[in-house]
Amino acid sequence: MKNIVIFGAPGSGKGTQSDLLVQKYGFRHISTGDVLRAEIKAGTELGRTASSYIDKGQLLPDALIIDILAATYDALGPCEGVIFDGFPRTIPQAEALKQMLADRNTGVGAMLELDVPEEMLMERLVNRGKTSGRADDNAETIRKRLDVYRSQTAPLVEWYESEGLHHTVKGYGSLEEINAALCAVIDAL
Ligand code: B4P
Repeated sequence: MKNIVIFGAPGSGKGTQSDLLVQKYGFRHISTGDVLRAEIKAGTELGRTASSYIDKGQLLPDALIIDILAATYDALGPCEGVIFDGFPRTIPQAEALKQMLADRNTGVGAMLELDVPEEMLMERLVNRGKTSGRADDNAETIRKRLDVYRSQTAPLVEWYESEGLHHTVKGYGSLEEINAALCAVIDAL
């Protein structure tokens, strides 16, 4: 079973590439962003809590998102592999994921970083905001999300480097090119 972390700044294409990897390998896909947006749509208590952070471009508290991740993972049942998209986003989340998988006799096989220049991220997200209806896809909140990424999430590159699991892939160009580069890493695992 392959557990893959797909990593990158907001708008780097994690969700887009995860969908392509699911089609190719039949992996299951856990997007913490999608899980939270479904809760918001359903009007649950968790959804109300989530939107109070997401709408400001902030991360949810680690303890809360770690519990959500574990429950989502355990609900998947047996499968070929899992893509973790948007999780972990902080070092405590990475440590929790390592422990959670070790408790289930497995581990992360690779962390794949999509590398995209910041001006492209802004352009992609502003464009997505024209159709997504997402409250966090506006210029002011995107700037905040990129600040949060730099301060809280980017340090994970070094963390995964020290675990010997980090791989960088160029995250711009055609979707097919990017996907082929990701698949080359996965096929070599
Ligand atoms: P996410 O849903 O994870 O959002 P994202 O980082 O914005 O998106 P992604 O990188 O998947 O981009 P996409 O493929 O859509 O998180 C949203 C919020 O939820 C967070 O800000 C946070 O508040 C909360 N949250 C989630 N997980 C959390 C956690 N673990 N801890 C705490 N809080 C958490 O691509 C973006 C756009 O680019 C699309 O329009 C796409 O079409 C386009 N695109 C993709 N690839 C392209 C390419 N090669 N060329 C041109 N355009 C491309």
